[in-house]
Amino acid sequence: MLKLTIFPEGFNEPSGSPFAVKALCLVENSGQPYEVIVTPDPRKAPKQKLPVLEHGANVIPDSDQIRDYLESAFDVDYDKGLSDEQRAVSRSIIRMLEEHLYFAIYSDRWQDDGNWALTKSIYFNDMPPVIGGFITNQIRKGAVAQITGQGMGRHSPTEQATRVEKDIAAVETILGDKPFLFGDTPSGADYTAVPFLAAAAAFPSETPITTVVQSRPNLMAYIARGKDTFYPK
Ligand SMILES: N[C@@H](CCC(=O)N[C@@H](CS)C(=O)NCC(=O)O)C(=O)O
Repeated sequence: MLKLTIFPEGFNEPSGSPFAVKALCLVENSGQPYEVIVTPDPRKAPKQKLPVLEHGANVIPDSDQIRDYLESAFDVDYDKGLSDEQRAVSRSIIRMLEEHLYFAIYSDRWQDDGNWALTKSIYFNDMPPVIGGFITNQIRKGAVAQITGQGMGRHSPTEQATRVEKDIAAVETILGDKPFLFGDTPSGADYTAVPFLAAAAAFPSETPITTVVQSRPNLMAYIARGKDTFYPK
């Protein structure tokens, strides 16, 4: 039995982490039985990050490695039917959203002082007041260090939105009027694009990033279609 460890639900998604939602979609659509373990604490994970998949003695950290594992262990091909060129475009979309858009989402939730209060209430509302405040501030410090270290956090929220708007417009152009990025059925890139676009749109108050996604009805319909089609029910 596969065991997938993820962060708890949040921002109207089955996990507050879009990487975890991606992994959940990969596992759900692998055709294998699985169970989900939810934890708010990634410290015991091999790379101190979630998601992590376990299969017998195999422990697979990182959603990319989880995909590789599922594809080799169970003879799944999430890009079945795609040409070599489509597979290459798919890989580029995945990298762009996971390594660029992600940091703008991360910054929106964790770095902006105004947004932080809301994020804290979504992720940590069951912590005791005094000690909870200390722990959450430490976790936030680590998050902000990662976001500024990567570079996205050095841009203002408006500059960040201007950068990711071009990525999001590129995804919208590739989608065109198709139901999914490469045709009538979902493929690997959709398992990233839907959770990451949903995460970008989901912050409960309006931000420059939420506006970029929410102002595009075609993408909002795509997110809803993806959730209906390949999220666990
Ligand atoms: N490349 C990893 C990224 C996973 C990742 O960044 N997970 C974040 C949550 S979205 C995490 O576990 N953060 C915990 C931390 O940095 O302390 C993947 O694809 O799984």
